[in-house]
Amino acid sequence: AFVENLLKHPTFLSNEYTTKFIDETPELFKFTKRRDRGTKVLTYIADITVNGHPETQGRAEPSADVKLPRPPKQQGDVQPGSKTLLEEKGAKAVADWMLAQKQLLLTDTTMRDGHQSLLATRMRSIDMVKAAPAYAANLPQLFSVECWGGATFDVAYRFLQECPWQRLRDLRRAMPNLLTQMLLRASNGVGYTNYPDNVVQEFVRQAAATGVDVFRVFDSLNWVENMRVAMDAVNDTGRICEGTICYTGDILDPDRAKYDLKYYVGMAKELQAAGAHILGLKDMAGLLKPAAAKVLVKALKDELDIPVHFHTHDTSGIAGATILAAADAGVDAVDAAMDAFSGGTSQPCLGSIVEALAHTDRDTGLSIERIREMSDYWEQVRAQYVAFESGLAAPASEVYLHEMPGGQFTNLKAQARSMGLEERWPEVARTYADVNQMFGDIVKVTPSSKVVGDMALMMVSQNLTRAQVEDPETDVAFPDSVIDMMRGNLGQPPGGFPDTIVAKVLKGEKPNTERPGKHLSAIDLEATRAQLSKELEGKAVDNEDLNGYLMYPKVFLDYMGRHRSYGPVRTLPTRTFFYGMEPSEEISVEIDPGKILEIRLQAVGETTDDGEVKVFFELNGQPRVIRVPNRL
Ligand code: BTN
Ligand code: 3PY
Ligand code: ZN
Repeated sequence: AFVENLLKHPTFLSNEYTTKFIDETPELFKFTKRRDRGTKVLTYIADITVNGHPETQGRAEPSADVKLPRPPKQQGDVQPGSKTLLEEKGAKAVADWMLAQKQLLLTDTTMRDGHQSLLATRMRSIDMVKAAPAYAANLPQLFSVECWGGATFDVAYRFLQECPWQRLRDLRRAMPNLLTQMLLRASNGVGYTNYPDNVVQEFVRQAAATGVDVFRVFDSLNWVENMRVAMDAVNDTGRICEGTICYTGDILDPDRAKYDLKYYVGMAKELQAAGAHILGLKDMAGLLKPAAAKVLVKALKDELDIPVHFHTHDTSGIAGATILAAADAGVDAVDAAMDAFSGGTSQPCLGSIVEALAHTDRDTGLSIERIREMSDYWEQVRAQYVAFESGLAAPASEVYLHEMPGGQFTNLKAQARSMGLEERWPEVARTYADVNQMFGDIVKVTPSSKVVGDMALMMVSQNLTRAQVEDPETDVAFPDSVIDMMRGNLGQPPGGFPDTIVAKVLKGEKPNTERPGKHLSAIDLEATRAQLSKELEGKAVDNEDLNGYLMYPKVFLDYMGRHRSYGPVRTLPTRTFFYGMEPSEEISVEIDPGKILEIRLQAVGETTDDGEVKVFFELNGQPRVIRVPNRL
């Protein structure tokens, strides 16, 4: 590109060319975009090769023989699937079809909850997008593929240096016959705080436009009042609204009467009346036991006109039995993860559910062979992420004590470890349960679960008991998240928060018990777009970027800043992204559709006196030298 620019330049053409001309004519260095992006990606590889990736330092490393994962072959043409029905007949027709047919329908959660629960949400888009064509061709009987929302949105920007919208767009394109599904925290969007109504509405509109078909909408305190804005917004898009109950407690335990059968059936009816096409039953901690599932699913099926979709976690090791009990009781659809991403704090094993129901009247119709091939691929993928494994080696019946959601359990354990509380984990678990009771026995799921976790860690690290915290005579410095929740900023749990704890936390300040969104003024979207464009030095801001910024202003801006230096690093193989390259290693990187960079690392030089390292590459056969600082 440099030579091309040079040859076309009028000064050069007029024969007045000197070296000084090159030095004084910076526009020659405005290379074409593509070349520029190649250099950026090489800069990233060089930096990681020299300095390592901050996220994997000190963690287990993939063994040397871990290969580039190869997705299964596509078997035959892409057959019509659930998405085809949505496109042809609409959301209500999908719900009616779910009710009318006998098979147990399955959602594959590998690309969202599976890795969120097992690998700290660190799976990169490239590993998902490579699998997607095989999903479309080989597994058209799936009800949906959960692949977006929850924690994946901010982790993509924050830790994986990639755009979550691009992931969604790429998956959507590669699976045209399958419904994509996301997890939406109602007014909390895909964040940890209540957003203004128009931000939630705009986010839903964009998610549908970029490619979400099924929106599982839940509220972290089970407050239907606080779900309506999001549910209405979903219904306005014509996509499928899965209004969702979060399950906590134990409907068969008389000591947990607050969340009994009547409570859940009542909430389910409210959600049906609020416009849900499907009722989601979200057991985020895996607390629903087989016998209780039989009772609850039967009651929901008897009382509702819409299908029921059950989600659970296998933390206790018994979730497979719960799924089978729910199937027996007539549940329409369930969530499971591909074998290699199942079990433990993730969903139960998809292949085993398919096998267990084969030759019964709930036969899923999925090919076990195709599932095995897919799971073989996911096993190779998982091997690349050993740095993010939690090490939870066995089922944990302890979950019935603390009721931590699958995604939080291992996370909080790691947090406790980093605070030097590893030995005191049983105390953290016990305290988490105490905090729940102190807060009035609430649903614990993002973001309310984070508040309970913050409080529990604070109490254990400061050796505070529940009695001390509640004692008006003892001074307690509450975490900000606790103060925020008691102010009513996440909404209200059934029956409200207990007066005693509210008074203690707020020191007499009056909480807001109305819907938080009612008191938040609308954001001026166009003014925000203009301001963001200014922050990005005039770059045009599209709706996806605007929505990323509205959810996470700082996280988004940091991502954009790094993107300017490193370019489209989402196209790198996962091993390269986290560990850089070895001398004489070669990789292929598809930087744009059909545009492949062949990258070979030749050598890494010594660190010079100015603290820089020269890294020698071949890029498509041409030598390239990149200098990066040695930060070690
Ligand atoms: C983050 O955790 O901040 C995102 C990961 C990318 C950070 C880049 S990787 C290359 C360079 N080296 C660092 O230590 N930070 C940046
Ligand atoms: C999330 O909100 O990310 C969850 O997975 C809740 O279970
Ligand atoms: Zn879950």
